[in-house]
Amino acid sequence: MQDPRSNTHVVEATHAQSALGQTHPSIQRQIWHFARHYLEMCVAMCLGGTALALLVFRAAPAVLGIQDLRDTAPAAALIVAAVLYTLPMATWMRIRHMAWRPTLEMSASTVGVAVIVSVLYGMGVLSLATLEAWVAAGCAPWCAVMLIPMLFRLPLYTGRSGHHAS
Ligand SMILES: [Cu+2]
Repeated sequence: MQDPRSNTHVVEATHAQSALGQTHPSIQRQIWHFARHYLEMCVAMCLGGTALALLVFRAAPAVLGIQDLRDTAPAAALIVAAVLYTLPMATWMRIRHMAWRPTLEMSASTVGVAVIVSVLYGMGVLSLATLEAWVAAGCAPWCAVMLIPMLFRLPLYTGRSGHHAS
């Protein structure tokens, strides 16, 4: 049997301790933490995603003797591309001991933007040229979209909440 109140006090004490400084990095360190984390995820996206995109859009169709999805169904290709660029990024986040929730939030952001752009194209709001520009841009749009969930979780990505084990 445990007094729930004593439990609360323990939690409060732990928070106060971390707020007192030992895990409160300087602004420069926070900016560096944010930038480094962002660049790591961008590199994972651009290297891993580009390799996967080549495989799925070029190598596999060549082997199977089918057409490039980007030519036959560019709206679907954009969503597939977003998934392919997101997978290595999400894998990297897990390798870096990020929790599932921010990992899935970020994955949902990139794939979500791809779905929105594809739907807008389907509705005739965006032209084929715009859609093709998104597809041709490779990892760039997804790297940019990652900033949105990052800004919503600044304490996590600046290292203030101390999510990293190391
Ligand atoms: Cu990420």
